[in-house]
Amino acid sequence: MSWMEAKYDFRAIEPKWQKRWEEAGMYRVTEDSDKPKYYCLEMLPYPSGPLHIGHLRNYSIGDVVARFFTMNGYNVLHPMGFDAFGLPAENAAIKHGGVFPRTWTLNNIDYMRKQMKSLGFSYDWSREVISCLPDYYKWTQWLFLQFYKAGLAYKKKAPVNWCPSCQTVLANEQVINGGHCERCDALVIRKDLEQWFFKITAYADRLLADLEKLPGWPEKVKTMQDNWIGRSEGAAVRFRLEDGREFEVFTTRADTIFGVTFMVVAPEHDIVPSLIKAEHREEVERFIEETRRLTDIQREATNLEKKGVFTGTYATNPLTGEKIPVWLANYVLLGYGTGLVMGVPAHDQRDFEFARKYGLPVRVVIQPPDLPPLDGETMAEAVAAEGTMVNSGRFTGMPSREGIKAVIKYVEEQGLGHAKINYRLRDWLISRQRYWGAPIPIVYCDRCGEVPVPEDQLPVLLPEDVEFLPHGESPLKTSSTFGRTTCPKCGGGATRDFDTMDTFVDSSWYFLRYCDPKNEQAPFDRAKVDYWMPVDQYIGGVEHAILHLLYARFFQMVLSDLGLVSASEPFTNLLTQGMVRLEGAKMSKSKGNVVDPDIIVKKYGADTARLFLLFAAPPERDMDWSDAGVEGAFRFLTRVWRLMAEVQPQLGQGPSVQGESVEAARELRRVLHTTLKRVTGDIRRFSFNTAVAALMELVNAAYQYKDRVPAGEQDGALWREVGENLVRMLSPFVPHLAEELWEALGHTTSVHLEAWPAYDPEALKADEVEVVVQVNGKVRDRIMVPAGADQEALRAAALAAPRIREHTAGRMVANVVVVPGKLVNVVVR
Ligand code: ANZ
Ligand code: ZN
Repeated sequence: MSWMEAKYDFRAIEPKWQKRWEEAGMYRVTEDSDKPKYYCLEMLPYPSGPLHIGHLRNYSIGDVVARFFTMNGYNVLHPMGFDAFGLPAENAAIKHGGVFPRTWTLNNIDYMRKQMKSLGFSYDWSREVISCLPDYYKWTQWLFLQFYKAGLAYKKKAPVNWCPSCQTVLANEQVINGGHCERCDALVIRKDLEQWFFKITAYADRLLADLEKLPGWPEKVKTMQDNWIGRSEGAAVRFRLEDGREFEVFTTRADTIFGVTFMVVAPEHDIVPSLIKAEHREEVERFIEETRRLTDIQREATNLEKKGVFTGTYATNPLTGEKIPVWLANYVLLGYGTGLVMGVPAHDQRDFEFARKYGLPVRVVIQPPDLPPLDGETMAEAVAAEGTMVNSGRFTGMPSREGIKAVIKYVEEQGLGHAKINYRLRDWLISRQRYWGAPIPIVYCDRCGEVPVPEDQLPVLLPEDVEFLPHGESPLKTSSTFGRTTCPKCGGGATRDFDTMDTFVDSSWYFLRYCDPKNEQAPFDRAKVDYWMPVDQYIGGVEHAILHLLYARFFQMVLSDLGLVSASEPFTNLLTQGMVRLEGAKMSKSKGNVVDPDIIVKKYGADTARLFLLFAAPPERDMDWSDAGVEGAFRFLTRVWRLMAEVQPQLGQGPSVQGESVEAARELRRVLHTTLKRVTGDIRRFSFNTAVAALMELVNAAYQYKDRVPAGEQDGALWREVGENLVRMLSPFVPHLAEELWEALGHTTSVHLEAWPAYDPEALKADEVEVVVQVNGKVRDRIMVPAGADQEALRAAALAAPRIREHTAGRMVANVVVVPGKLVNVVVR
């Protein structure tokens, strides 16, 4: 075999195997009821350009998992695709006039796919999904229609976060750094627009409760979802206005109703116009104008300067009967609770700041036991703590925690309100005023109004006769063919909805399409989805902890309620991988500190790049890119190569016969089986770095054996056992090198189709020898020590033996003489 002389030539090995795997369709899978299934999924990338190192890390982790489970007898689905709609493609079109978003995107996809193939990932490429192609977005639109029919997609006028520079609506979570656009950093403003929403709030309670069914998710991710859903228990309490109308407020502190001294309303609230008294009109309108620009995030900021204006209207405190003024305030959110708040300045810090600013009374109704008596006139901040109810009529003297329940009960009895659970979660705004997304399949007819596009007319295709202008309206509006259509109901003229869907819609069901990617009759076949779903292991960045993962869960629940799938949760286990940094800093194009995967692959090969990424840190932790680390990974693979080459001639040899060689062989075999045990356990726990470390130790032990035992006395059967198992264990990490070595070992089938090796428990036992221990020349004990234990180890073991300690107690050890493998003599005085 010529490979023995050759050096580790990854440049020849890697393309060779990639080609063979592809030709053999190695990673194609279909449903197979004879095997347990395993669905291994990495988050699909947005094709914005070439892969970055973070992608590589994500996919290297996924590939180890997929290959490992395959070797353990599972039928593994391991697909890849592209989240291909989105703003960057459109921005590129605007910037380089003439480049079409589709062309730009598909070019990027071609490049990325080529890169992924050069890395040897075990994807079933026949299942590739590209969300911007009509065969996919047709079904995104179809799903929209199912939501629509189920009453889960609706349109309403809503104040939205508007980026004046991107000319689009942003979701709350796309507004960052206190009110800036996530993409372009421009200051976000509020604007009223007709928007499409998915009614995710209808699932708030289940999305929260079912987190408990996900023991395989990181706690921190579940906590983030929990906070995002934001369940609050409280009460809706009715306040009556002078004119007799009644309005509910939402409060979590019914125990403080006796301390309500004013009411505050969100400036955009529908009831506001009817509240304004003529003499206040001008001032109020000025305030509304000034406040409406604030986003929810700004309104919620604790450091927001509280501002407001009196409407001229009064309401009545339902428990005290007192007349209280109704104000508008900048810290009241329209979309939370009822958009109306009862002001309790003594016990709510926002209300306190507001009351102090406008000279409104502060009335203490809760006295915490550990504080001196509170005084509304002099207190410097609100006291939110629990305590005893005071100044609270019949409830005075009651602990506030009980008070909450008692007041709610009383309020219910009096017909003044009721217990209520409120969620922070808002409905999911899916409208985008952009081109590069799935068009919303709705038309508007003068006669019939809002009409859904019939399913057999899907997809509503994106037109190509559009212009991409820097700061204009949606390019869809520039098309001469898109907007005008006929009404599916009456056949008259109609116009299309010009909005496209948020790309999070596309990525909320792609994992279902992988199960049946070519289906032309339906988004997927239920039996296929039910075979593969749920995803057994999902792997991706923690930046998707909230939105993508929450939306995907929501979709799965809805689809299971609609009878389209069985599983109600999409992802059984979740791994959120850490970041790859360079010198402690996050890699980013703008900082110019990115490592280009192509260069690494060219210089060291895909296997080295993969091994380094898996070895440098546990997967969920951040890791630093290090050139020395990459070099180290490469050296290790070269060492493996050389070992296997040098050992080749010994493979045919019989077992060792002589004493010391037999012992050395037994020791190497012990290390091999210890390694098998460790690596198996480590991969199961996703502790890939320690698995690689164990493999390195095994290679060291093999070299030691090779150096210690003369070539003619080496055990050929052992070499085969070590070689084959080493290659099997390496195969999920470095699939090309492993495959090449497997072939060199004389195999004609792929190592990736091998069963994962089991360890031999017998082999784990270290060989022990009996050693005599003397004290001052008299035999006092016999101890068992590992064969080959060195002087220091023998000395320590002898001194620690209980019977020797008896004989040395209270005396001074003057000397310890060690004859390795035989005897220890302790000299005491
Ligand atoms: C009176 C009160 C007294 C309140 C007190 C709190 C403390 P969470 O826990 O987040 O659900 N609130 C209700 N609707 C609001 C809105 N649209 N904009 C701003 N604030 C609103 O918060 C519930 C509390 O937030 C409610 O309980 C209400 O203030 C306020 F010592 O009512 B509370
Ligand atoms: Zn019509």
